[in-house]
Amino acid sequence: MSDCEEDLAERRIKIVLVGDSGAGKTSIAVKFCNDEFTRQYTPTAGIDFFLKNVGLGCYKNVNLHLWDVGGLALHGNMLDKYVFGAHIILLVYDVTNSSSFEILQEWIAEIKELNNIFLKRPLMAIVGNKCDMEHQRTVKREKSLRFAAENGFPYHDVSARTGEAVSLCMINLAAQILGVRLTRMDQEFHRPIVTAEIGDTVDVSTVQKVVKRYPKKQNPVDLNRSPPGSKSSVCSLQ
Ligand SMILES: Nc1nc2c(ncn2[C@@H]2O[C@H](COP(=O)(O)OP(=O)(O)O)[C@@H](O)[C@H]2O)c(=O)[nH]1
Ligand SMILES: [Mg+2]
Repeated sequence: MSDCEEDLAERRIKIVLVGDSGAGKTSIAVKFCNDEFTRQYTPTAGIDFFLKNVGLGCYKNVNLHLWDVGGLALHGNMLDKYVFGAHIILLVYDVTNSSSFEILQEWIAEIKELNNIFLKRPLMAIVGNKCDMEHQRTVKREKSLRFAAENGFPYHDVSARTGEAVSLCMINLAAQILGVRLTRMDQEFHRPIVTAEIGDTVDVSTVQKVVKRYPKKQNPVDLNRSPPGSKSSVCSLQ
């Protein structure tokens, strides 16, 4: 039986988003799953879950499970539980915030330390978020591309605010995991119509204040429970 024939059954892909607080991990997940964006910043305590079903090539029912990890997990003791079984790990940084880029090095080092927990090495990708704020970019694109290439990771620039490349990034990486070659039509389907407002959406000083006030320790979560319905959303693109 070919891979595709057997695939009336569901496929499940675990995608973990990590990176600095304020980089836009939650916004990317919310944009991808709910097609929503808010300027308000609410730090993620521990972890949040999101779900989206998509059709990919001949696979008609692919469940993308997004694990949105709070930035403080870097120095916590739950990171191994969060990334366990991940197919894809997105290392998210904010293109207007250099320190969010520099800290990716630490995330990579922590995740590499956990290598023995992976049956199969996850696909890791660098994601430069907030590319709608090109005029405020502080991390040069060439620098991020070089960094990704040196680590052997794919690179994606996205904007959770406009939706630019958010779906394409997820879909391309998921397709790589499934060994599916996306057609031009698939690519077009996941390319959003980008509309931008005039003016900045985010008050950076608010983000910094919130990040500073955020408590040091986080509560562990019960990993045996399913992703909670209230926090997840299922959108079908078929
Ligand atoms: N302009 C712009 N702001 C964004 C974007 N993504 C997130 N933000 C803002 O950045 C702040 C932090 O986002 P959030 O998703 O909570 O970051 P997280 O801590 O990594 O989960 C929020 O105020 C968002 O509105 C983006 O693509 N463009
Ligand atoms: Mg968050």
